[in-house]
Amino acid sequence: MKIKKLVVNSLQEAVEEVRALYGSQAVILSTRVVRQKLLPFLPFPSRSKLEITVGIPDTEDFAQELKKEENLYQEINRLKENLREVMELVKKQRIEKEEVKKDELEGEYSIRALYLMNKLINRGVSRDVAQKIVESACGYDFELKRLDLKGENLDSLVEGFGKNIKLIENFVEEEGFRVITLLGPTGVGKTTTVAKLAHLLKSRGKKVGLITIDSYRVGAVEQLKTYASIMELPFRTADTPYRLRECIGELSSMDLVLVDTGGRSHYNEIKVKELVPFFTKLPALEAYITLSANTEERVLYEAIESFSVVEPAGLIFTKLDETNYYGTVINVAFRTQLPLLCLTTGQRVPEDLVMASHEYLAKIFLEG
Ligand SMILES: Nc1nc2c(ncn2[C@@H]2O[C@H](COP(=O)(O)OP(=O)(O)OP(=O)(O)O)[C@@H](O)[C@H]2O)c(=O)[nH]1
Ligand SMILES: [Mg+2]
Repeated sequence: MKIKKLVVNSLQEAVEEVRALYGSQAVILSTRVVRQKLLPFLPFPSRSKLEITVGIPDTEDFAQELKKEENLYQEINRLKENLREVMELVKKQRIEKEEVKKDELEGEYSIRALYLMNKLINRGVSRDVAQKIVESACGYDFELKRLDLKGENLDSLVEGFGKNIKLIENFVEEEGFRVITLLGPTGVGKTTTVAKLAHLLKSRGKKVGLITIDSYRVGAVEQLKTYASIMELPFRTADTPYRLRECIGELSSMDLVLVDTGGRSHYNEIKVKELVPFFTKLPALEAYITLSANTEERVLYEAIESFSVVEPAGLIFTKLDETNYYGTVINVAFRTQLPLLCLTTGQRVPEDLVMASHEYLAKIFLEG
């Protein structure tokens, strides 16, 4: 880089001059105020000027910089490519491990039944669970001498799920005063789902009240309060079990009250147990453990175990839009036999909410 000095009247002039003389790649490295006499032989008067130091990059420097940048991009692309290959490999190995090989069960199941099993396995349903679900939709075909689906793929899957996956039915229609709460790990989408459910219930003619017991996290109260004011719903904050009972009493003219809780790590036993006094002996309570579908399955079981300090009425799965392996939802619902209430598929309130149904589940496995 070459260094030049210029004396100018102002910074504005400096910028213009540097650009005109040395092009847009030149940079002003420093500036300094200097006094300059009007006529050199007079002792005064003098005026202030600006002396600037300009750095002018050599063209080779540029070429080198460009080369470096280009190499960096190439390296990043190479890493991306490697990562993609590794991901493909992991995916392939995982599926190969689980996938039903035709010859393994060929003697027992028809090709159609095996196809359906693999559809489930490819989306993360465990092999034993997939086999159980598909088998429930099969009958013995004497001609084939094998178990075969009784209907088309979609109907069969609906039937298989129907016999193995429990659902909360008539959630909206249920009569009588109810207190509904969502418990679960941090950030899974409890508050957002409370708002979505509140909107759904209100749109079906229910009088809904909202309460939050999450006064711990900064902004948590405001988050639900904002939804409450948009939907014109009564809203309360309760920071003690006693106050929660009072708030529920104040909202007893409603059809139901939705209680939002603060997320807590399921590994923090003390924090999870703090929930117990809020919800014990609360009449007409329905507590739903809320889990993110993109969480590793064994972590989900740990969370369910931990949050079951309050007896769960069922499960909610959020963020189905963030995974392709929603088979975990089926595995967990099958193995725990806890009924599913609803699934959420995005951040939009109230749109991204689906009440769980066997048809919806079957469709996401067959149609994505
Ligand atoms: N992609 C996606 N994002 C979601 C979904 N549901 C909620 N979110 C986002 O997840 C983030 C956390 O949502 P919250 O509703 O605040 O989660 P929370 O469980 O109440 O969080 P805490 O109260 O801090 O434990 C927000 O950015 C939501 O927009 C969903 O179904 N899909
Ligand atoms: Mg929240």
